[in-house]
Amino acid sequence: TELPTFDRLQEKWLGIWDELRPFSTADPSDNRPRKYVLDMFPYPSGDLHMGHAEAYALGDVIARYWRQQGFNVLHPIGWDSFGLPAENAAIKRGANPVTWTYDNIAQQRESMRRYAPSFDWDRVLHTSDPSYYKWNQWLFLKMYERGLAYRKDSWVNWDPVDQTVLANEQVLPDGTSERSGALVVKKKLTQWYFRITAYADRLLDDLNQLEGSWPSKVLSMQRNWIGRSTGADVDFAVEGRDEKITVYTTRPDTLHGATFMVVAPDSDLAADLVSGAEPGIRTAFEEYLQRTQRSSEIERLSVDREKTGVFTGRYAINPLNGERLPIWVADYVLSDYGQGAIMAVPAHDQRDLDFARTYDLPVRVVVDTTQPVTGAIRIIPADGTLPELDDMNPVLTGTALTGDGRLINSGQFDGLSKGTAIARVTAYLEQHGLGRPAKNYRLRDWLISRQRFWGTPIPILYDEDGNEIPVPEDQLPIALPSTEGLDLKPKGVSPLAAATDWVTTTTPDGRPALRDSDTMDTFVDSSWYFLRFLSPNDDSQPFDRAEAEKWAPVDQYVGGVTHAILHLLYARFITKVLFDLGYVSFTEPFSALLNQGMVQMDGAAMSKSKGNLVRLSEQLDQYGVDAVRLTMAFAGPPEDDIDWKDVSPSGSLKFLSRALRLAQDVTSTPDAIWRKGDVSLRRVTHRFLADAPGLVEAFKFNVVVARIMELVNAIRKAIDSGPGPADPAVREATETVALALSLFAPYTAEEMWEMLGYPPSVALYGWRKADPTLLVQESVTAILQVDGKVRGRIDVPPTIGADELERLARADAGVARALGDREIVNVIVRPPRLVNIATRG
Ligand code: ANZ
Repeated sequence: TELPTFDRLQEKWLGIWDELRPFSTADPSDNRPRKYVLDMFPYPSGDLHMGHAEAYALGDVIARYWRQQGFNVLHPIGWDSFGLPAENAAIKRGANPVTWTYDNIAQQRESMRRYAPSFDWDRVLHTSDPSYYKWNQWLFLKMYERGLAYRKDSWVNWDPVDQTVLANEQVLPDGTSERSGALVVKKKLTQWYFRITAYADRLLDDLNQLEGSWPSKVLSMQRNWIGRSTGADVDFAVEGRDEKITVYTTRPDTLHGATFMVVAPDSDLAADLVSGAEPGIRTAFEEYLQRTQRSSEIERLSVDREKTGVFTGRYAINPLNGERLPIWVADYVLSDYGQGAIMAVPAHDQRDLDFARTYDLPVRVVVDTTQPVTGAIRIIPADGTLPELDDMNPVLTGTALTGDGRLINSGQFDGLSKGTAIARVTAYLEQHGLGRPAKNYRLRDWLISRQRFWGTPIPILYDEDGNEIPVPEDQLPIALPSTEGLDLKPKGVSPLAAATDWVTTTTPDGRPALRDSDTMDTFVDSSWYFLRFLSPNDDSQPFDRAEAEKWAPVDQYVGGVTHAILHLLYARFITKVLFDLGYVSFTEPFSALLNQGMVQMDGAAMSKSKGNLVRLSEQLDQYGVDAVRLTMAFAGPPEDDIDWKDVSPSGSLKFLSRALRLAQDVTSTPDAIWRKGDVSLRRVTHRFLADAPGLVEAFKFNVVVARIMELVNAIRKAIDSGPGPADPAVREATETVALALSLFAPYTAEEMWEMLGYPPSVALYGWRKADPTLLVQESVTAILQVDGKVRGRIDVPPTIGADELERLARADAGVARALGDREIVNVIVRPPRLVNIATRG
């Protein structure tokens, strides 16, 4: 008989699944152990694409696998539906962002349903629903109460095209906006921040818990992003100024080598230092400041960049040796890192050296990097000259000496190694009230205000005096107004500011007030969504704590490496905040993480402009859902990129037909007694049953698929030229194929299962245990010798150990006879094949 087409299968099974709801997790009395498997939720910018197809295929293998292993698996889906692209697209088409977003969601949802990941469709959420973002506002208020949400005035990244601020992370290394491509400029604005820096140590230290269950690449990206450094704050007196200047340094050991000081041009300190200076200096400074504000942070920190700066006319005093150090401003020092000021040690810091060489400032070597740090200290000549250092002289070579060595030119610290000196100088400074140990982080506070419409309104009011007044919790949500009559085009202030009726309100005690018209960064939405899935319809709280105890944290998170830093860092941060607030009992949201690679074409990322775009919908029309899903799993290790040119969905489709054909050919009934079936086919089946779980857990999905293919070939042989279609072993093997395929190709597996005589859904049947007696390999024959002569042969397992083999050899009757009461001088054991016993006499 003819096999059903994939179109027919899809139509048939979608209907059945809709009724059956096999992946519902609604039953509160379900006592099976639980697993929470989560795919990063999609952004509704058009229909699903190949990247989605890969991610959801792979995540679903894991979800379906755990279900098969007897777990109650929560595998939810929702939409990350706020954000700029929706708004920009809406502006471009003159459409309404609401309609645009929800139309796209409807389309994606229908495609997703057909793609058939094992989602619990009763838990769908959209972050742009007021019932969701109400809880973003709640979270904001909780953080505000704790001092974790605050407003400050600062220089922010401004995208002149999108007319909104950007997070540092959204500015590309070339200084352009990740979103619009425009050159990002600096603008001073009052904005809302989340105090993520208060959690820097925990965010860093807790990464150790994730070692081994998160990709090591992601762990190191997180570590670098947080960027903890340790060193000392050192206070310098300034001539003609009461207040000291504090600098942060990771190299207090080089304090004697400081020859000038540099202050960030855009710091308050710089403005203060030049305020009384002569007009020439002030003008030069003003010009330089303006120039600085046009450059990006990445440019400013670049080692390759030509060094520029302006002398302030003032001097600081080195606290160790009393030397006068000229104070400069230069853009390579950032105002918001450390103290915004540095002691410059040109001999040992490359950027300081470049600067010193440009402006002809002195360079003094204080760490002799030619001296070994272990062993005896070499005597330093009284005149301080070190001939060996000449060819390393930084002024001549242009290369700073950054390595380890022994201190010189440093008074009482001479002879110490770098590490010891760092500790000793820091202790000395502390004792004398000149400094103290300090830590710094690359991580900055999280700027969450956005001057755009399509996001969560910030739940803060301002009274007539400009005081911040949090919106009372019982007034949430502050819903977005209708877009009717609103101009959404970017213009530097949030479009919400023009919604007069919406913005004008009253304080809880009845005084006139204005609403904050900014919306939140959409990373706030995705920082806790995994908790909302646990009680998505609860109107009284963000999530049900009892449900969170049951399900969370997420056991397996699956998504793209593009989210290796921000999303994961923010979700980790908010989880720790919720822990501190007593809402959850765990401190890390995602116990394990799998990053899938990208789907490419011809070795390059797919894009419309390159003309190498593969449309998912076309692939699905041509090969069907199962073949595309199977291809994704078979392409290689999940973390590797897939080149669509190199894979064969048509091959997958053919293979699936072969599998389906097997189910059609089986003639025995489900009550067949397997024990009686063909043993060699049974061995293949049971070896597979034993190996597959470990392979899935190690994410070796491609190997599992290859093994299914082997099994299918073995069955085909058994049917055509072996024991035939009625043999119970053929049924057993074919059922195993259906169970295994249900992880990768749900429609085909379901149809096979039905052909084999079972009611749906195959996804809810358990994996079968391998029979250990079918796993032992045939034995091998071991030769037993005494003094080189064969005295016996025994059959042993190929895996036998030396001790066991020797014991069996000595117990052998022939060997025992040959040995008699001779003295044994040597025993050679070569498992599994040989034992030779040498005797004396
Ligand atoms: C003196 C010194 C001597 C330094 C030396 C380094 C080497 P990390 O590891 O990134 O924390 N620094 C401090 N504040 C800065 C700022 N606001 N902008 C630019 N640079 C700044 O590096 C800390 C080091 O970077 C500090 O240690 C300081 O230079 C510089 F042989 O102080 B160091």
